Amino acid sequence: MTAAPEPEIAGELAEALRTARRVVVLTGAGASAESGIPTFRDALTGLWERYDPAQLATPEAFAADPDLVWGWYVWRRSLVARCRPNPGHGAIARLQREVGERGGGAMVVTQNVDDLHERAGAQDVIHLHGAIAQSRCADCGEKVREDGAEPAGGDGHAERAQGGGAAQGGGAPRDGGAEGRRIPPPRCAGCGGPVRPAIVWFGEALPQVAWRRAEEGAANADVLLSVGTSSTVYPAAELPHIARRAGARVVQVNPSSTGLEPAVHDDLRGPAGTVLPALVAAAFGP
Ligand code: BJW
Ligand code: ZN
Repeated sequence: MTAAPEPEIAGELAEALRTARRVVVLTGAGASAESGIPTFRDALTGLWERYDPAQLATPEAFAADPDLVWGWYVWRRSLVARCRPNPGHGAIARLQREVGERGGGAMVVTQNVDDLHERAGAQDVIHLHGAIAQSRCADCGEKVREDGAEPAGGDGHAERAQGGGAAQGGGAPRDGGAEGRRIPPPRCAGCGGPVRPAIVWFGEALPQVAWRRAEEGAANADVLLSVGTSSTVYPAAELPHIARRAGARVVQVNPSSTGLEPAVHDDLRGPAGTVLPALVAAAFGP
């Protein structure tokens, strides 16, 4: 078997990245694909083959069939817990460090609900669509901590969540995975409402502070990297355009074509786990 060819990075792009003061890295599901987390458009296994993931990520789907949606998230949580950051995550963390050491700043903005950027060493990651490891009551909003214990400053009623068990309200489920299973969500002991993942579904507002910071970062960026996203979900998909209008160089890293191309200066076709380490090495050395 021959090794994959090294992606070619233009010297002039490497120079632009090396001298950039403000960098924004916007990531999507493709950034975690090589870690084993399926993207939203990939075919899923088991029960989920019959469902469009985007159709499960809505408040309407949860209201209509909470057991189906909760089961999907329990499965995804256990999958995320078992996955490890890939070289693309590592390169982003290194990029952030290198830009910081030169007196600038690199902001990592992700649409992903996993924590692989953090586990690779990235700092202050902005999660536009929430975090899969966290849960809250769908009715009263009470946070449920990962271990099901009382949330800091809360009155603790979610701690006594019933049904699927508060322990399933957070991290990896007790059974280590629930592929293809319907699971009733735990109930909030305070109000009896169903517990849901603390993530942003279609039609729901993004966390305000996170969105404002991302928007401001894009508007002030010298370089914006759009990594592993189909650029179809708004308002996140607006960020590269905000950056471009403000004069930033926009770089896309993706093995496939996306609708973002007209706004892109550098279209680096390939998987993030190969292209990003090459790009960061070209800019800052091996
Ligand atoms: C690789 C790779 C490798 C593969 N390396 N790459 C304007 C116009 C039209 C509609 C709207 C609009 N503004 C808002 C809307 C509505 C809606 C929307 O955008 N709809 C569109 C589908 C048209 N947006 C919303 O509803 C948002 N909320 C909102 O706007 O609120 C307004 C409001 C204000 C005030 C009060 C109330 C409301 C919320 C959007 C939330 C999205 N949520 C999800 C689920 C998160 C939880 C979970 O994970 O379960 O977020 S949906 C899903 O899509 C998920 C993702 O983060 C998001 C983006 O997907 P992503 O990351 O791009 O993944 P894919 O699968 O699409 O693409 C993967 C890419 O990777 C591909 O390109 C591959 O080629 C590539 N790839 N391997 C690099 N190795
Ligand atoms: Zn409640």
